[in-house]
Amino acid sequence: MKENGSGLANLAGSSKEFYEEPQAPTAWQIVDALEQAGVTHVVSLADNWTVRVHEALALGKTPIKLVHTCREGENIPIAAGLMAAGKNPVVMMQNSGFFESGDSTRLGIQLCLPLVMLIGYRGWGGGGNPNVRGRFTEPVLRALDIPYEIVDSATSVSAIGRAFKRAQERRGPAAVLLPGVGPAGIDAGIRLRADHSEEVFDGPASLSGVQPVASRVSASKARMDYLQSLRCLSSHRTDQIVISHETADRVWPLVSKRADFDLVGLPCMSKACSLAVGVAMGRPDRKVWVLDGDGSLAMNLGSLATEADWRPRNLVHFVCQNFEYEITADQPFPSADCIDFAMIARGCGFRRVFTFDDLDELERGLPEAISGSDLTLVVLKVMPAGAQAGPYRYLLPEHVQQFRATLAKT
Ligand SMILES: Cc1ncc(C[n+]2csc(CCOP(=O)(O)OP(=O)(O)O)c2C)c(N)n1
Repeated sequence: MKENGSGLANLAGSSKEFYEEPQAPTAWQIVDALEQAGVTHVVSLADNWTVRVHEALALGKTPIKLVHTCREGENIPIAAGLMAAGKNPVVMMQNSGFFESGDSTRLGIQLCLPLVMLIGYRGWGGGGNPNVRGRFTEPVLRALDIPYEIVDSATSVSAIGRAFKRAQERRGPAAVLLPGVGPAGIDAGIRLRADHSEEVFDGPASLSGVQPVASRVSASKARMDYLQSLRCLSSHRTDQIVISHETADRVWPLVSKRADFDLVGLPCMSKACSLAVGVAMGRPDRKVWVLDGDGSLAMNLGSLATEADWRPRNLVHFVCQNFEYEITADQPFPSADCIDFAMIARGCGFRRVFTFDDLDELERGLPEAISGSDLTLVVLKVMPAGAQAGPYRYLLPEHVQQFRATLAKT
């Protein structure tokens, strides 16, 4: 275990991210440490760094309850409420989520919450990874005066117990950085279910095996083939600017015929639609499509209110609703099975809203959906792309410069 970053030198120049390395602590070792500390709830947003802890908690073999959220900014306030109610929660999130929840962290500090934060340390060691989240994780913790330890092996899991002691002593947050969580002998097929409508507070800790409540599930469970749906969009595209996100970043480039007007691979979950609003406002003469993820839109639901208020008439907001976080490891997110983006958009003031769950209907209906001259939401109910997905490419500064130059000429 390395304290306060002293171990980073070991990995200088390495792009190794330590996920599933044999020496990484297992999810059960982490859960055991949480049980020993008397933890009652883990308030968390799932991602591929901490997914195994999610899975372990979802098995119901621990009294600890998993409270999963749509946006990390929710985690600390929920934990603060649980603490006020006499419980003993921890929060868990990836380092991107730690950045996302900056003001909530400030709240934790200001309220002197003795809160342990488990933070997935994506990008640990830096190396060739163009994503800067690893580089800034420890400096940000230091700037916030939050003590931390890095748990990089089974033997260093004891840092979790120390974090509780430290949080109590200092009357403020203490962090545990997790560069990776190793296999836990968990059946890979087990995932927590999205439905927990009647059980957030009193139900069993396990969310797995809970069948979706019929009334909460969208009436239509029909889905389209992911690749075919985007192929259909591509065949109807003329000169629209296309901004893709998450799994669409891995599928759209396979079918796009105008890569010069594509912005692919924004490395900031849930913000592609906001980027699209900016592009649409900046170039009202050009049509802009954003191919959003459903988990991303659930995280940035307020963007629909912003879009409806500013109403960029040249923006078509597609949501590729595959009912999960596919790009990170197929985790469900809260209400993933039933969230009705069309209804939410209408409630925000969108006047043009379309939903497609059948390829023939998409082929027939898309021309109308994309030809209006008003802000439009198009929900595409799709199967996960799975093996159809191509490689992921990060959006780099040079891609943005290239796009800007190309756009300026038109
Ligand atoms: C603030 C933040 N929280 C969590 C993550 C980890 N993460 C990256 S993509 C993703 C899921 C994206 O799901 P969705 O938008 O539904 O896209 P899909 O891959 O299913 O198309 C998660 C949880 C992150 N990068 N940033």
